[in-house]
Amino acid sequence: MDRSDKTMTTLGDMPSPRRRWTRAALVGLGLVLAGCAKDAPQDYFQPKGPNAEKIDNLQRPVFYIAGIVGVIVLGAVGYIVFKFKDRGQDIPEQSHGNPKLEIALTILPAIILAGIAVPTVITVFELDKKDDTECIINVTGQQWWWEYDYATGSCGGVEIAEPIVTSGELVIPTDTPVLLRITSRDVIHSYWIPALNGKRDAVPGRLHTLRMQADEAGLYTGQCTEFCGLSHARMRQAAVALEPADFQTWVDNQLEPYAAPEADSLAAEGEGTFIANCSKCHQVNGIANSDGSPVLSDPDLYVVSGVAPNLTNLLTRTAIAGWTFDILTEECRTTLWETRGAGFGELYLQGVTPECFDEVALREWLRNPTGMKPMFADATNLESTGGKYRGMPNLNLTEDQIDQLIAFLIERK
Ligand code: HEC
Ligand SMILES: [Cu+2]
Repeated sequence: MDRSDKTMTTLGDMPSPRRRWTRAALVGLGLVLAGCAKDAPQDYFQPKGPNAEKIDNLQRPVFYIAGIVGVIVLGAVGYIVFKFKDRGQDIPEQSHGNPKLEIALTILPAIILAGIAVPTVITVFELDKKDDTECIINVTGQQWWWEYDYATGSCGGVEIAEPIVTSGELVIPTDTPVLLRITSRDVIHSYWIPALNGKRDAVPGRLHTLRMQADEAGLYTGQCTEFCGLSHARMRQAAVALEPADFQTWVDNQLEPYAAPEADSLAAEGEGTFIANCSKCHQVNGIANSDGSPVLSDPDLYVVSGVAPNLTNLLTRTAIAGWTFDILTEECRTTLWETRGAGFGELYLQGVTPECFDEVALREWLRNPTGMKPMFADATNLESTGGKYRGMPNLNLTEDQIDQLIAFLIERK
């Protein structure tokens, strides 16, 4: 029996290799198609604004061309592997050099690459345009959340009279070219809302700009895409686009003066607990001591990167701590996700209503933040930061204090 016979018999005895291949191919195809699920919110094949569309117009043909080339190459390799498999045949005739083929294989890829390079460079310049900017928002990354700082002035025709500082949820007017000025307070992060534009790194000491524009009112999400420490996976972000009239209402709501909770209420106790335990890191605009003096936070003494989220109007946003933990019930979250265009503004501007408020994550956060978002791989590492924390430390609050704080935080609107 020669070698080729032996191979044939062995293959013939195996339990139908063809069926196994077919099965593997079907599973693979299933996985690929699962990636195309229609309601994948961070799918960059579904642009929802002009900047993301420009990227899509570029990456789609490139993806298809590369896909076709890839299939041809893989097919040819597969064909050759099986056709010329070692069956003990003689070594084929050896040759060297084939000028025609070599020239063709140099020119063809060069043409394809040039065809990709020209529109790529044009798109890069278009995405970098700034002269039509109608609104500027400062975005600062920090382990592990994003801060948004709205400068005073006009934003898409809406006048912002006093600075607004929020976290997690970027609120922008629809159909308005917004320019984000992105930086970081500690390590390198990267800002990405796939439906609205590509990524931009947030680098300490540098200011990078990124255009944002949404066609339709709605909620668009993303996440930090540069590894930034232990809780990188829990650093997410959302952009909320509101029609200009609704954006005006949002600005008005944010700038509404502070209203102290009713005396002797649970919320009033919460205000005291907040001043005693939280205000050294967190600002709530307008909050005052009993003698009327303003309570001002001093987070640079306690937090490595120097800032903690501004907690004014906490329940006008819908998720906390790097937009990772929901404070909306699942049902209300689904409704918010699924509403686009008309109707979204009204729904969003209600904030987290009592029916929609899910306190589980917030309560757990106050109970044990480091359990939800680890800060140090080695818990004794605090010495290396001069006693400062990277995120929010566990403050060992009692359940009573937590009840008071929640009553206080949800009353602020
Ligand atoms: C040592 C400083 C520090 C203290 C004290 C502190 N926090 Fe925090 N807190 C932080 C930091 C930093 C974050 C951001 C953490 C993150 O998202 O990774 C945070 C996040 C939060 C968030 C989420 C905010 C958002 O916009 O997502 C809430 C709510 C919160 N803290 C409430 C409190 C309350 C209530 C207290 C008082 C009991 C308190 N914190 C005390 C530093 C502090
Ligand atoms: Cu990050």
